[in-house]
Formats: sequence, structure tokens, C-alpha cells
Amino acid sequence: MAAAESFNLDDAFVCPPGGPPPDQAPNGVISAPGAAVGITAGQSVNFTGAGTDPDNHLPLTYLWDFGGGATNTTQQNPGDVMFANPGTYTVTFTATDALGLADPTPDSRIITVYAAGGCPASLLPNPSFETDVTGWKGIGATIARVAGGSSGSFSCRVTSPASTSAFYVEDSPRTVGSTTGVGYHFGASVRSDAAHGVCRIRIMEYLNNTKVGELDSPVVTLSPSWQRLEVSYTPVQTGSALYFTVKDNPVVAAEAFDVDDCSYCPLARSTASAAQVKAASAEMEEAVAFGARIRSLVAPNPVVGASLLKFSTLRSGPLHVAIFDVSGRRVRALADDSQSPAGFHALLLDERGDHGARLDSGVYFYRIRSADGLEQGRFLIMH
Ligand SMILES: [Ca+2]
Ligand SMILES: [Ca+2]
Repeated sequence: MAAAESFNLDDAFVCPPGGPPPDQAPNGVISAPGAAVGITAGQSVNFTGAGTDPDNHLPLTYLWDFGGGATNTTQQNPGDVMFANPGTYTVTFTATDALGLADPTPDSRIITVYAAGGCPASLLPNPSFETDVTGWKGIGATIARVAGGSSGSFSCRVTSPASTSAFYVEDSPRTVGSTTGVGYHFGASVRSDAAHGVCRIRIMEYLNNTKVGELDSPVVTLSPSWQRLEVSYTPVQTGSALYFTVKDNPVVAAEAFDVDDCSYCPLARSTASAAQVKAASAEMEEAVAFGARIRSLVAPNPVVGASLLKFSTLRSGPLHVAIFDVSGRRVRALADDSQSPAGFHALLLDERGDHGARLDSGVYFYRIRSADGLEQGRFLIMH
């Protein structure tokens, strides 16, 4: 072989020690809306987003995919986006860095768009007060059926005593006494003859008699005309009770307002957002870094869409992880490694059994066999 035909790899490629650092993926987060939202067809939802890149490959580019509910856009902050047709739309927000690497876990929100006329499956037994005020209770107020309604012929008059304290009407008994992680959309029409205080829907969430969440709708200043209040609420806990209240902050003593056409509808099942999964992962990694004895956890739990089973092992060796149903039947193998390094592990739990079969809602168990020994726990799958 002639010398001119030879070459040397070391001369041809100059690599820094260890090779170039890999590009790190950017992270996009939906700033608004903060949770699942319900609207009526023709209404808009305000969307804004933010993105960061750990190794600063700027500028970032963005893609909002409205799941067929509206035209996709590459604006970072699309603002008000109108959904024309009833349906359930999963909106995703993907940030991509200047090198073309996209966020592998785009943030998402589920938008439920009801047909005109509101949600078709209101949970309320007595939303329109046509015969009485059963199912409702005045708090700091008396309630009574009165003629005149925004739907039908009657509504519920809520009258405060001779004070200017806030007063309200609430669902009683609770329409939802034990939440399952599904969000709800609330609506009510309100008016008053005189003394036009400020009115809102206030949702309060209680777990074991402790308030764990609260959200107000946008307010209206009461007038003789019917006005609509609406708000979507996603429980922060499961097993909690929701209080659906329509509340008046009066401007004079003994104020009264009328409420009618109340609605209370489950939103489409919302998946655990990628941001939630990321936050939970970061939290656990930090805890492990500080030496906390965390054996294993599923987050988010219940599993709604996708969650992660996270655990750390102290010793390398065989690793076998499987999911079992309540009867003890093995429904999924998550890991079967003859040799797995020690350290932090995160395995995807996605409502699927072996061969892709969708698992029913219910309680499941995981079992981790590693060189450290046996570790097990349970979690809930919810559709
Ligand atoms: Ca990057
Ligand atoms: Ca009515």
C-alpha cells in the first residue's frame, strides 16, 4: 500500500476529551390556562407559554397544537383562541431549541367544548328551581323559589339578613362528595332587582374538613338582567368534597339576588401534565441526592394517562419490576434486567398491560425485586 493512500483517524478527527457535550432538551410550560377548562362552543381560552433551555440554545421556537379544535400556531403566546366545535381537545405546547431539539415531554391541557346550551350531563338534581329549592342551602341567607327565571319560569332568591356580610347559596348535600381527580365545570345565571353587589361562583374543596383548595369565577356586578357566571375547577386532592357556592358581596344590608340555570359537569379526563411529571422527578432526585430514604413512589398517583414509578437501588444486580392486579395476576412486566446499575430509576406507567391491553380503573400493585431485596407498593389507575 502506498504511503499516500494511508490515513490516520487521530489526524482526521479532533475530538475534545469525552466528545462534545450532548445537546440538552428545552422545557416548555403552559402558563395559562393552569388546568383543564370547559367552555361553550364559540368561546375562547387564553393560552400563554414559556420555555427555557438548560444549555441556552436560543432563540427557542414554539408549537401550539390545539388537537383539531383550532388552527395550530408557532406564536409563544397565542392569547385568546376560539374553539368553534363541541368536543374534547388535547392541547400541547412544544418548545424547540435553536439546534432543532424539541422538548420530549410537551406540556398539555384538555379543553372540553360543550355544545351551545351548556354541558349536556349536568350532575345537579335541581338546577332550575321550577318546583322548589331542594338540593340547595342558604349560608348567611334565606332561599326561596320566586317567579321569573333565566331558564323556565322560576329561580331561587337568596336574601341576606340586615347586614352587609357576604352571603351565599350552596349545593346541599354535596353533588360531588368524593373527588376522583376529574375536573368540573360550573355555571350559574344571576340577577338582582336592586342594590347591585358583586357576585361570583366560589368553589371550595375540603378534605377531612380542611380546606385544600378554592377558586372564584370572574365576578359580575349584579343588574336586573341575567348574567352568566362560569368557572372550571380541577380538584387538588382525590377523595375530597366540592362546595359549589354562588356568593354575593352586598353593597347594602338585606340585599337579595336571584340564581338560576345552574350547571355542574365533569370535564374530560385530564392527563398528568408533563410539567407535573417533571416536577415530581426533580423533587425525588433532589431528595435522593440529599440521602433521603425514599424507597419507591408512583407520581402522579392516581395514574391518569401516564405516571412514573420511581425508585432508587443501592446495589447493582438483577432488577425485575412487575405490576399485579388485586387478584394477584401479573398484568405487566416493566423491567427484567439481569444486570442493572445502582441508582435512580424511573419507569413509565401508562394504563397499559402486557401486549398493550388497556387496564381497568382500580387498585394495582407494583413489586420491585433488586439486589437490595423486595420493595412493593400500590397505586390507582383512573380513566
Ligand atoms: Ca439545548
Ligand atoms: Ca329556572
